[in-house]
Amino acid sequence: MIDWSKKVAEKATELEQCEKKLLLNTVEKKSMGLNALTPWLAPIVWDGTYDMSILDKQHSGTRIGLFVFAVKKYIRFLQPFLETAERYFMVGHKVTYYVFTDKVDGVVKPKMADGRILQLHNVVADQRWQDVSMRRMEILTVFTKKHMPNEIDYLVCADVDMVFKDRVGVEILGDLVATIHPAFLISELKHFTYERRPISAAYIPDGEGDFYYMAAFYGGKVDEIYKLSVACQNGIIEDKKKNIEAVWQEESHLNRYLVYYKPTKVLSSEYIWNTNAPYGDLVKKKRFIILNKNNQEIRN
Ligand code: 48C
Repeated sequence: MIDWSKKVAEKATELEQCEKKLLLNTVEKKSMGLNALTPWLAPIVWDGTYDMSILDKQHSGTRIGLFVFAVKKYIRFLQPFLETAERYFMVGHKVTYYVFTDKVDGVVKPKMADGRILQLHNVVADQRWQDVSMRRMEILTVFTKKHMPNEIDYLVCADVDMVFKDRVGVEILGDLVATIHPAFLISELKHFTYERRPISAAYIPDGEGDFYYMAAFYGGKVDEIYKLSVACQNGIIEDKKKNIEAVWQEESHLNRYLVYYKPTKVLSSEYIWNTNAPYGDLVKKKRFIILNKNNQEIRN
């Protein structure tokens, strides 16, 4: 006696597996984000593509900065950001946190391991959240020129409404490093949300571009970040003079810069993960997570 319900169930599973394979094939073909190398032969960093012990040895003595803004209501994200950074960010290496806030006195300093320093800097709290976000580029042009070169070798710039959930180590270090936006990991070029108005300094013409990078996590040698921040800040000022603002603020200017000055290392979406992003099964390690927040509340 054939158990037909079992047979049907088996077929259904088989069909599902087949569809998944088909999906993966179609996805694989189109999207460069899943490769391990960019067309200009820069590494795309995925778990399992490097030997951590070799890299840690190469970087013994390297000094790393982590730059973050925590202004107005975003101050609430700073403690979990720092506490999880102490657990996962460059553990065993020399780290200096550059925290810019309008509430220096309100900062709760986490317990910090040896070789790790917390620098607190006061910063003006712009009225609009877009201006707060863009202000980061201006501050970077100042601090990467004078303050940081004597203190660190590499600088990593991050959003603060994030937490580290897995190792983020020296594998991310390089001359100029950017991270693929989780929502665009396998999107096609024509769907990237670049600035498309030729009048804007952040304009990227159709057909140009490689990945859509998110401004929540990028970095590089200090002088590379100096050059990047000057270019972005100039673009922001140029647009302001025309009374326009790029569609995704400094992220638009960052993407424009990186089309012409290509990153020497690209980080997969392991390094910026959004739990609502599709295809989570393709990203085995979610290392640095965007916190869900009520934008309406947090930005006003
Ligand atoms: O610190 C603030 N305060 C604000 O009122 C607005 C933005 N910011 C900083 O800019 C935070 O570091 C934010 O992470 C960053 C802008 N990024 C975001 O709001 C979402 N991660 C997109």
